Amino acid sequence: MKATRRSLLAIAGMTGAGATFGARGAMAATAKTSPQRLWYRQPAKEWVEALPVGSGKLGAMVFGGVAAEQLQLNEDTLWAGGPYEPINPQAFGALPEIRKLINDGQYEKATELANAKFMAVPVRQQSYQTIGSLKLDFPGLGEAGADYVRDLDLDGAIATTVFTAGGVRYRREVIASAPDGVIAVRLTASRKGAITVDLSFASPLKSKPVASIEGTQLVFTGVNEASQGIAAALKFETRVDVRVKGGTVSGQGGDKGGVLSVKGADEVVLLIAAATSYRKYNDVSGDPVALNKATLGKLSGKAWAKILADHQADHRALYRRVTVDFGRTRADLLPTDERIKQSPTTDDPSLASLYFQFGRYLLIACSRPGSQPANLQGIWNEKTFAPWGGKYTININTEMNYWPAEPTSLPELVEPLIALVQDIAETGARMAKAMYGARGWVTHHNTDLWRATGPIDGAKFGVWPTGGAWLCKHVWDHYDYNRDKAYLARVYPLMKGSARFFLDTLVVDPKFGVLVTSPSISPENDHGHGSSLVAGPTMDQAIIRDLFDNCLKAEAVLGADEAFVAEVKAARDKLAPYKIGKDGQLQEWQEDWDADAKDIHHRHVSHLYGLFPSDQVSIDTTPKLAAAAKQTLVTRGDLSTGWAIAWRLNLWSRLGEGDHAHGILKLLLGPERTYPNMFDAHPPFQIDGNFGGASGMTEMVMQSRNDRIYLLPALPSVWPTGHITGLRARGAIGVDVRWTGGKLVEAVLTAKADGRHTVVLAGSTLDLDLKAGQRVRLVARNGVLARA
Ligand code: FUC
Repeated sequence: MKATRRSLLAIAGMTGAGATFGARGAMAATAKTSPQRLWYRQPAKEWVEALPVGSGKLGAMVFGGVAAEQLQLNEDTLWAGGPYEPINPQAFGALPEIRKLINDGQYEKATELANAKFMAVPVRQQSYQTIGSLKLDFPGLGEAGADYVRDLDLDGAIATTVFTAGGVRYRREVIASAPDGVIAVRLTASRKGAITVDLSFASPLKSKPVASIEGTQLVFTGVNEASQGIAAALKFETRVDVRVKGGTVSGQGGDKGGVLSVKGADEVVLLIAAATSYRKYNDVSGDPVALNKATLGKLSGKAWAKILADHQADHRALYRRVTVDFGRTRADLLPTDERIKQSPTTDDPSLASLYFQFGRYLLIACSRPGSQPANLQGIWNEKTFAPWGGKYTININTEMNYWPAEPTSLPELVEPLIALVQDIAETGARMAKAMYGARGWVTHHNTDLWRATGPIDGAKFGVWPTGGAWLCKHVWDHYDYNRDKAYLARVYPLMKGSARFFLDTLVVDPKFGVLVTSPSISPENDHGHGSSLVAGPTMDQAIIRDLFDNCLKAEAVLGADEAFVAEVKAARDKLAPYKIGKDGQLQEWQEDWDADAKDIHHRHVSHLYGLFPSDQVSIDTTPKLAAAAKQTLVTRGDLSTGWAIAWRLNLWSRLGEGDHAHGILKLLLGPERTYPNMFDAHPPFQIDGNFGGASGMTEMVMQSRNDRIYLLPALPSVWPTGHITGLRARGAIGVDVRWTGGKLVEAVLTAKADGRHTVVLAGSTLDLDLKAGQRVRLVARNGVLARA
């Protein structure tokens, strides 16, 4: 890139989608390059170039085409299949024999038996599905001209496309409004009567939805697809209300497949509502037509300006809680796709902060109270069978989606995840009883819209009973970050139910005499002794240790539950401990098999759960285990799939190695792991890397662990000056951090609840006893932390 700073500014300023019309249609150069904006000089050709908007329930991918625009649409309950209970009646009978084979070291045979008799029926879960696309065809418009720009403003939560054609300046804006429950589109032009557009639907669904016209509304009706032997049970409807200023609207049904044509309008506003008949995992009696009519009915008379204002106020109330600056260079004047392309060889700290805020933007857009939780693609999926079904893979991916939620001040957005846990505590209770004869509830490595909880895909992936227990960490964390006792009382039974499952199913390892899970796996790694199946993988014991400890902490807050506490304490002390193996590594299994594993560079680093997201292993409380974890990370290597790189970023940050963490971040931000629209590339697109990346950057500048708040614990030398404000630590504490020359300038702590806190800065510690509402400013005097 040889362009000078001035010319870059000129390009960005004169062509930016944020530019406004001046007198006689000329543009005033008001657009600023913004660290909170993704922008491009050409329409999206591929889906991974299109820009995402979302209301939690509804998602759209905006392509920004000139003659043909496409909004690829999602509604978060449109999944294949219908209510089902995938219990295998043979599983319980096979359990003792599978355990025995594992105890005898016959891992391959145990796997064969599990595949034959222990897996869920059906053995695959259901996929998330797209509705299809709303197509906007603009007769008479051609290719994008030189002044074409499209962008996604993260602060305004609006995707905008601007260009000139035939002397007319066109502007197209798309938002997804959570308060109004619609995707809204506004088309404007610098000349009156210039907007002519044909609206239609297209869908890849094999169930062939049908478009029809009702007055000035375009309606798309259909059903989901049957899959894995489960019948299609969902009805859906998408309804587009077309409002015009000037011009005419006319509909063609029948052979034309439902096209609504606008001719010669000054302005067009489209309000898109979508719904399915899904109400709950076992109830599909909803009426999508009535829901959509009610949604649109409420908006009659509400102008675009008010819809936009309400949407932006709602979005900003969440988004603006955090500000971030890791430094800026002239690279941030370039279009986003060019920055991503050159990022491996360029220093671009504000690409990192853009990625951080994009992660927060995405969570706001795909996980709202009442919506489904963020799935493998958040809410954005163009296929009828998404990669890995676009499900909830809970052996890492779903949890990673929610890593940034509490620390980056978006706690409300965890609600859909907690609601999912509530559901699988019901379906998983039936699974626990049927498969294991156990109390409590269990979920294996995946779940879907129907809250299926059985082991799927094949024993070496699915026979892992600890998924629900990991989700319970999020259930606890939501209390720990917010300290709302009423919430804790509500969710305590969920944690207790998960713990009860393990109290009933942990077995004594005949060789080591400790309590272990069996059968299980260390997700999804083959230990090199015939299979992945095993007893007591390190990760399981670590997750269960957290679950038991968090149950005990919850009981201490809520009041006596003595019998349960006694049971938990007894089992907790017998759980298999961490072990350090012959290469100095943290062992992944009870046996020292790490060097035998089929893939020593495996993407999953499950046994490092204790280092991150948990804090059982840390450089200051358990330095030997931390050194062993580091040895494991070195052997595993840095380069992996998107989410696996993001996990490594968090882990190296926990080891206090900022420069190494930054090197990993560069791998994540490069074009191999970040698509032009900034979606994470597993590949293919999987959203966990976006969220894991945002979490990792948080961990570089602030860590909340082991009852302490660590300031700048892994600050890389390439970010000498910066700030991050609005983070949150455990104990309901707001944390702002500013630094320069790599040194702390100030930290501001704001308490939302009473509590004692220890703040740590490079070995210097300060104890604070804060009352709710109290705000303290901390500085470093000669490297020693002190109140200002
Ligand atoms: C796990 C991972 C894969 C992928 C899938 C959705 O099975 O091992 O890499 O992320 O989930």
